[in-house]
Amino acid sequence: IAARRTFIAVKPDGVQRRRVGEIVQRFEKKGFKLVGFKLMQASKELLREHYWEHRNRPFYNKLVSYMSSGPVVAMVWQGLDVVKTGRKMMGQTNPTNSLPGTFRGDFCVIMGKNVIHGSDSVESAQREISLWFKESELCEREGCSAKWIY
Ligand code: 3AN
Repeated sequence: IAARRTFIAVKPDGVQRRRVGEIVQRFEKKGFKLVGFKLMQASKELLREHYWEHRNRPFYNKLVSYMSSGPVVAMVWQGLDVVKTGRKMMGQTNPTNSLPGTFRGDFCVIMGKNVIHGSDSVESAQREISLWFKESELCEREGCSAKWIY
């Protein structure tokens, strides 16, 4: 089941642009299941860890500052091939190269403010999910939200 989960975050500019609802809606419409969701102000410590692989890149500090400049919506989505499909739904890192119909293709123009984060592999998804969420914050059981349906 871990291989069928991805970490998605609406970045501060995505929250400011009021795109949370539409992003959630597109993942739901596609057929994925929301298993974790929280609005939070991420600490620089968390973000440095999150973007650890970019620590030597020139944009690293700016990226961490931008990601801590306002609240983000951290989410875990579940479903078949959700990591790969989530990446397709996002578009490319540079919005200029992102096709219409993708979040970055439709909602933004600047690489440094590109609306959404999504794990790039099953391994990073596992790492990012455990970094951002406690196990108890994820809705695990199949049908756990449907106890009232007979
Ligand atoms: P993606 O988010 O598409 O997986 P990564 O992991 O290469 O892209 O980069 C992480 C984030 O760092 C991007 N979402 C973007 O905000 C920022 N970023 C990447 N490359 C650059 C760059 N050359 N200049 C400024 N920001 C960048």
